[in-house]
Amino acid sequence: MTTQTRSASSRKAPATSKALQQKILHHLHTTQGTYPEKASALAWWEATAAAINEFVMAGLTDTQKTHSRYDTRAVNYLSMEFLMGRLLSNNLHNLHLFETTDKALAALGQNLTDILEQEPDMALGNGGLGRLAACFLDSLATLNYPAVGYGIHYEHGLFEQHFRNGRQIERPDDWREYGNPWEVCRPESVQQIKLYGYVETVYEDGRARKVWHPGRNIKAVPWDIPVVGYNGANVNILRLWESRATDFFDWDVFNAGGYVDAQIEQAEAEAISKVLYPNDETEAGKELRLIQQYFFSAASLADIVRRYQRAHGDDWTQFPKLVAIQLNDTHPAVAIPELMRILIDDKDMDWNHAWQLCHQVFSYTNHTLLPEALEKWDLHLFEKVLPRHLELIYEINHHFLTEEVEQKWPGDDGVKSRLSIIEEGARRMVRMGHLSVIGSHRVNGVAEVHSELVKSDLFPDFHALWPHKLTNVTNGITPRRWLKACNPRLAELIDRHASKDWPVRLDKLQKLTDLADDARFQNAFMKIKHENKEELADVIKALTGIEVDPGAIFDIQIKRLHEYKRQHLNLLHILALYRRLLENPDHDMVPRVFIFGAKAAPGYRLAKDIIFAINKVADRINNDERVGGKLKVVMLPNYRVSLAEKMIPAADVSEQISTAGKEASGTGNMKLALNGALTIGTLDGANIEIAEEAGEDNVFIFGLTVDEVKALNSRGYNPYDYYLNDAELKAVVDWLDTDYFTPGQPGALSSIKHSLLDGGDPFLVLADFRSYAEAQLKVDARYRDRKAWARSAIINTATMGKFNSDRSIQDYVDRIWKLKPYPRDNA
Ligand code: Z57
Repeated sequence: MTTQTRSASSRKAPATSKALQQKILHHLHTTQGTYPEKASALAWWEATAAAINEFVMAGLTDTQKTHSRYDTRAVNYLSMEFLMGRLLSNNLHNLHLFETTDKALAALGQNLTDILEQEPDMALGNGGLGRLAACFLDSLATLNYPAVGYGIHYEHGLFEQHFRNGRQIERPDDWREYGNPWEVCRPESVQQIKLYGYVETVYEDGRARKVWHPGRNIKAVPWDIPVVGYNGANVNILRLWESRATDFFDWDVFNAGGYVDAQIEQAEAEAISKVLYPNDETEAGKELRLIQQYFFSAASLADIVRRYQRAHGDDWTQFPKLVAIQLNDTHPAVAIPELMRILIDDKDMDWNHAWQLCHQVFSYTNHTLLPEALEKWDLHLFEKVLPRHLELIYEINHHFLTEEVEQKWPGDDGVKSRLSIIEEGARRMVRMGHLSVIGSHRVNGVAEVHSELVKSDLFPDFHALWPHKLTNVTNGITPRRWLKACNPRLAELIDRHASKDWPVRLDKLQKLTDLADDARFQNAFMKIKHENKEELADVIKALTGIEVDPGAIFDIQIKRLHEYKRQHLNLLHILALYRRLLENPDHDMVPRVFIFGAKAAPGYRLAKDIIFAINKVADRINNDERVGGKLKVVMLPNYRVSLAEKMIPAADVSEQISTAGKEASGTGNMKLALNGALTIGTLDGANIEIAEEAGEDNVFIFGLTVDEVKALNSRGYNPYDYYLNDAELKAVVDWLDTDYFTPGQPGALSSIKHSLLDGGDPFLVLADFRSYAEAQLKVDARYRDRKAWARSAIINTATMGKFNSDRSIQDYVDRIWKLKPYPRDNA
């Protein structure tokens, strides 16, 4: 299409390595104030980033000029999390400057790989939801869609994880300790955000109006991070808001003793953007978290409205034509009443007109069905922090219930209480999911099965009321970071055997299926996997001291630690293998290394106990001569984006073993399969679509289906039925409750057994154990047939085209955002 050819053909000639060398030296001298003989690796990284920034910033200004010249419709992606990871490698790849920079640095006696390691991860997110936002920004820029990401400029991102005696210890993440070369502060776009106070009703010209007298005023300072599209495409902006105290204006008060109070006020204001809440999929209901949500939503809306009015003044007719706002989960849902407040209170618009604009602009993505993750705010807390917004929510609710619901189900109070934004009960609550559905014109789930469950189980009445509102957009991942950059050997092999534009046309990998049975291609593919495993083995050795054999199966489970993700199912199976080896030292199995990466929310006791158990079991097994090197267990500390980039290319087996119906989509599953790992997984989330694409022969599916889970739960699940009827299962569960793995500390791991038996095993670990163990036997058998394994691995890589986040973004554009691409002028 035209967008592709236009930007590709008119791209400026790439820089030579000589020219880059000069730029890097220049920045080493003039921005770092040092010289090659003395410069630290960090200084080299800073100088390289500064050199590359010249290209980044040129693209940024061209793109922003183009957007304002054509008055483009844009999507504003509101998300509390953006898990960007490292940016230098990404920017080099997207600008096609990776090789040139490698050469330039080599000529300066430096090694690019080492320099890339200097960059701290930008870990402003917990897991899947935050990384999805980052992949989407990459795709939006690559496809030349006008888009702004809006979020929070956390001083501390997700905590650093350490292990002490096998237990997780958290330390604050300090990603900006030495500054951040990628961000630009924009003081000219500061916003003032109000909180607390009370609402007064004023009568004017016989008409009542509401006046909010806020109790607090906070400054929102924007930091812009350029997002570079692939192929010299557009450079969009990720705008992150930092909270500051408002400038103190009354010097008399200040001098008359306000000095200390002003300092306290400053600390309180700065607390808002201080730290990312580390709870993935649980809502703590904390006041500061609500303030964070409002702070960034309100600052972003003010920014959007200011940008719109700069071009259109008070003519609101174009607003829904130019503005789309995507709510990444319900975290920014308060943006809905905030836009109503702006239009009604500040711009003097009537209710119906305001609602009509509002509702056309918003859309909402649901990422979970887990009840503990569905946000509800205590009504009194909400009223204290945002009194005017609560009134507006009441009014939204009133219109909705008395007009729409009453029309559809006249006189039905049951349906009204189910659909109301306000949940009645001992504690009245504001349901953010309901607010998001009512305030949006589209609501999407993130994989086919998840979106069907959103319709049938989560929001069935809304679905009956508005049959076209609920839709699906299956998640995706950017193949630039998750194949080209992280797995250069495989990328190069693919370059030679498939169309070279696979990084933007990932479905072209299909061509590799023709080579799935080709012995030479199989050997080349498996040789690369082996080399990647050697590299990971070095990382494992460096981080843990554990030696692993790259000839063994590398079996990887990487994701947040959560009961529903069932790392403990994996652990029970490891114990079963260990037991088989102890009972029969000649037990025939392909040597296997089980590798985990997972952070637990600091307050999630059982998740932390599972980490402890994995570490303790690892200690015991790795140091047991009797297993004869056939079994190793590794838990890598501080799992994060940059570590994922080293683990994923080295995986043979991808563990995707959530209880069916609980994992909305998963995206690690896509990254691992794209890099040639075979999935062992349940029919959950996007696993189902991965199996459809790769073919059931090339994935190992096990366990209860969504329907079987529902049936079992309604029959009444009793974990003892499985525990007492499977001797091996009973043995390994009991084993965990001895002091075998924690010498001298009997019962140190008993919480796991307890949750699986007396705790009712809410995620059906015991019910799926046998089926899982049998699927693992099939994995073992397939690996012995090297050609069959290579074939399956190749087919996995070849068939993951659907999971390109460019496809996800195109789905959003077609079904929800209706954007047009605008390649930048001057490209
Ligand atoms: C989060 O990472 C996800 C859902 C949530 O509700 C929250 Br809070 C955080 C994840 C889902 O668990 C994954 O299944 C999904 O792939 C990811 O969001 C992106 O949609």
